[in-house]
Amino acid sequence: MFSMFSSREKTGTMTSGRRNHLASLNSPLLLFLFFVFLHSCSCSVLNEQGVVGHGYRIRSVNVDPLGAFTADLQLIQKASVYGPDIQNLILFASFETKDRLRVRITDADNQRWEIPQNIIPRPSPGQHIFSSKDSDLVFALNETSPFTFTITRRSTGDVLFSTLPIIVFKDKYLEMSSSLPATRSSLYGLGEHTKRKFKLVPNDTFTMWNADIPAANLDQNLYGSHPFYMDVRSSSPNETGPPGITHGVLLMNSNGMDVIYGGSYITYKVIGGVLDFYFFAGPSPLLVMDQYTELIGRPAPMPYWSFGFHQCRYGYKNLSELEYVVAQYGKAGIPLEVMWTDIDHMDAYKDFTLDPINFPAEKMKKFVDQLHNKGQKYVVILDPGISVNYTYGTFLRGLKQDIYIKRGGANYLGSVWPGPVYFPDFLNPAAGKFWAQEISIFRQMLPVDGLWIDMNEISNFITSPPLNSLDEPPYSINNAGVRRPINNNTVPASAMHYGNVEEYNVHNLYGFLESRATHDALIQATGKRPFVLARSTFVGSGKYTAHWTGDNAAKWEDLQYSIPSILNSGLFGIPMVGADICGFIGDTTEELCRRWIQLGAFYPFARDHSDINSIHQELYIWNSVAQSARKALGLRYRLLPYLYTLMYEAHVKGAPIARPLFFSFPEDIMTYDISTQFMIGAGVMVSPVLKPNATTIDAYFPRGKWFNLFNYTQLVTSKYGKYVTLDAEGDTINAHVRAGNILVMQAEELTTKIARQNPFELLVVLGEHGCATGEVFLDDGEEVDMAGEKSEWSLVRFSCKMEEKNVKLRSEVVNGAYALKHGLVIKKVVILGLRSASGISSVYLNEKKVNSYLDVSDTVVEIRGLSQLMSEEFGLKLKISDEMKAK
Ligand code: MIG
Repeated sequence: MFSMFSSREKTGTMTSGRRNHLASLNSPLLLFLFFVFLHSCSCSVLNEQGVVGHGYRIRSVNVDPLGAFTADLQLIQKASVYGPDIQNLILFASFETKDRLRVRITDADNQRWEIPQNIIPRPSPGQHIFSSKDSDLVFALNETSPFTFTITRRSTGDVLFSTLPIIVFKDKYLEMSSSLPATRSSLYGLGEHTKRKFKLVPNDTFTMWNADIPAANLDQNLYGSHPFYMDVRSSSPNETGPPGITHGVLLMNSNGMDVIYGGSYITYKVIGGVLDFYFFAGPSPLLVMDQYTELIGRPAPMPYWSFGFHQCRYGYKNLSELEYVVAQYGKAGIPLEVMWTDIDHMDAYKDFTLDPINFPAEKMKKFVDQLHNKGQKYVVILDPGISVNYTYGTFLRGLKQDIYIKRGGANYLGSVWPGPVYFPDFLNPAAGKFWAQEISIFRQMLPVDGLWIDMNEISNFITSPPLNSLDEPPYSINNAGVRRPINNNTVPASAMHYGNVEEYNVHNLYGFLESRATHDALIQATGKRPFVLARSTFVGSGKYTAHWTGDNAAKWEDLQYSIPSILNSGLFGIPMVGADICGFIGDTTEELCRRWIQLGAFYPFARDHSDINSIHQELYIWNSVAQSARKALGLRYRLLPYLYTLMYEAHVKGAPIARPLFFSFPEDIMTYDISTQFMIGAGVMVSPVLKPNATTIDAYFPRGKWFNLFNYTQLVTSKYGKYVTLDAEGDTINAHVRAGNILVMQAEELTTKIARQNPFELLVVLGEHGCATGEVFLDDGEEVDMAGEKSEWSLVRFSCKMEEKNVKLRSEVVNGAYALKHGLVIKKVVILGLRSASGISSVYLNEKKVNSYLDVSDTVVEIRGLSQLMSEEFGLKLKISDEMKAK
């Protein structure tokens, strides 16, 4: 088959020039690493039998003119556990874009399970081939025995991924490892898990098998699966290059797996599918996100209102209680954008129904209409299990349309809240139609604004006995941290989906598919941008849904864990994420709830949610919590234009909204370890209190000048990066803006609808040499597309610089359509970072003198009373008198 094989091509890299060099370099290097590895780890890469050298040899290689490799591989040494080995493999390696290398290894003779194109659309192998010469990544196939491959960064010579000479490929067990430079690699990702730290700690196993395991459990597989990691190198191999060069690695595989991170190596142990790796060149964390989401799907735009504050609880008893909660928020002057109900509103826990006694339809409709009249929204929960009940319309329609998951030829019977249930099979296009129809019927009764889809791992209250080998694969992944059977409390692996697809292979995709169906159904029903909140996710879920981190506990530890958890979601391409504010399981306390809203106000998705067995924790209950809520949410609402612009950046470039510090400061290795602070975009840093009885916090400030966002005057100047002890008494919230940024803001209100009608204000924070930049994205906040071809939107960029003795701010209107139509104006410009403001001699807007400016303090100038159209480019000039200039 591969007759083009020639000795010249036997071993090679994707660039001819370095081929021999690398080939000769790689084998000894690898062997060396392998021995280091043998001596330095507990060797979980070796199976229990300790097979060394297990793997395949290269039978033939073909390298096409663009540098794509096809290699025939043949088994050379068997592994005695986990079933028979596959004899012949085929490896295909090619650049799909300049920055994306794919290496796929599968059975040469038989088709195996792979995530279908209609689930995650992507080029099929060989479809898009980009010339290897133009990439910073270099692929080398090493004709060692067994064969290995290596991925190197051309510009630094750094080895990014280098497989160990052990590859196992069986029907239900695949194993592959790469060495890692333990002292230079910082890894992030491999979720979904609750971890103390965002940076992965060596000697840990990351199991991926979607399960209804509360997020309060550390180090266990949780609701979602994302076999993706980001690797930040603290230096290049010879210590010459700058720190922070980053790449990403995805294993595109939906099967259950354990990923073992050992510091000096990473090992994948997968129970099905194929080895299909994608390498993203970066070289910055943000570029990795851009490249990753280009492949898996860009994050869905979220409606503007979803950036408001949400109140939820499991256990709201009746409509009057909902009305009471809404009224109390109003009374307390705390913004409430969205009221939610959990399964309580349902009639006997049946989806798409209302309890006729406690939540009667007619009154509920009035309630929702009233919310809408006040610019508020309403969201309800849906569970996938459809009650088996022959008087229940939804159930009967599903039965008729034959859309339920099957097992042994019959509909599979599970048990959830309503008792016996069938689960819609979202692999079946008819199930999507069914779901859309049910949502549409329900919305005619109750016009909900968004949907919350829970229990979609799938969570099942029962465990069905095994039927066949799928239910009990030979290798037990570390499910629930105790290698519990994969079938426990879910739909059994031998259940069948549309198209004869086994649950075994698509288990991890259920939440993804339900998210997609719900997203599409809401667009159909409303014609507006959908809001879906899903618990279970997979690679690419961000294209359809927001995410919350699940059942945390109302404990101080969980407050801290929420930071790594939300940062992870951003890394997985799901930027709209939050943890249950004030904690879900157990009783919160006044102090914890106060600190939690101080932090939670800065989650991209901010929702207070509690369990039925916990005390109430609405933000108005305690005065101190209410006060902090007004303060923290007040800032959030002032920052709404900024947050929404970050949503736009997420949608077009995959940039997370909440980001680790190293995204902005990859060159500062001190940031790699931080799990107690985070950034919102590139401009704002949040340094929350995470411990009881705190009156101060120690916060890290990367290089720069940082201004307190609550008073503009307190500032931290950090020359090289340093820890600073900050006051954190009572309702003190430490949020800082970094010099060099321009934030677009609006005055706060109790709803986003009113807030977005206020005139705009620019907060210009002069950076080095007086430079600063920022941008704002504007649209109506609910058009299905964000910045789509037919949508109406605006993008305006701002930049500021010092010129001689003047500060000059100008705008560049990339698209003015939306701003023009709505006559949006900038009313105020606040400038921070002048050494002394009192020396401003005059202010000009488009060469016309402005008289209403004010030196608020030594370093703050406020220019008021402007009515500058956002849609028109402008220049604002501050003339500074002689004795002062910007720092
Ligand atoms: O079996 O619907 O994570 O947010 O309140 C528990 C009740 C089901 C789990 C969700 C939680 C929700 C709860 N649900």
